[in-house]
Amino acid sequence: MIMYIKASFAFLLLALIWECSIAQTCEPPFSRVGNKCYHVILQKANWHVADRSCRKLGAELMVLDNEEDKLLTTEFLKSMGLSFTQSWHHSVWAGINCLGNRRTFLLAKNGDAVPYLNWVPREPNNASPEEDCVGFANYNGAFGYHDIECKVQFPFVCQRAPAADYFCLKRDLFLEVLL
Ligand SMILES: [Ca+2]
Repeated sequence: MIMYIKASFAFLLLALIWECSIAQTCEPPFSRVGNKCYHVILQKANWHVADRSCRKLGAELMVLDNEEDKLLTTEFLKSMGLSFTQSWHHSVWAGINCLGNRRTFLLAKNGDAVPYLNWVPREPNNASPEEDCVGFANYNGAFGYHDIECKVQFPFVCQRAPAADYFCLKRDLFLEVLL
C-alpha cells in the first residue's frame, strides 16, 4: 500500500539541457588561416583598387601579426598557387602604407602603428619616387615587406576576423522525483 502511494506521486521531470559552444568560422570564399580568415584574389590590381576590393567584402588587406603568422600565411599563399620567387615582381599587397605620412608606415585600416613591421633586408628604400605602399614578397633573401609604388599591380589577400557562430546541442535529461 505504501509503495502504491509513493508510485502515484512519482513524477518524471523532463529537462531540456542546451549545451552551447562558440566556434570561430570563416565563411566562403574566406579560408581559415591561423586566427584569421583569408581570401586570395589572383587578379592583379594596384594598391588602391586592392584596398577598395577588400573593403567591399567587409575585410582589409592582409597584415601580418607576428613571425608565426608570417610562416602560416606564406605556406597558405604558396598552396594557393602564388609563386614567391626571389623577386619583388611576385608580391601580394599588404594593408600598410605611408601615404601622407612622410615615410612613416602605418596600418591602412585605421592609421595605427604596424604591430609587426617585418621588412626584407635593404627595405624600405624608397628606390623609386613615392614608394608609399607595401608589398609582401620573397625578396633580398627573405620573406617580408618592401616598399613600392602604389600604382604597381599585384595579386592581393583580404583578411578579416572569424565570425563567432554558436552551436547548441539539445540533451534530454529525465529526473525522477518521488514526493
Ligand atoms: Ca623598395
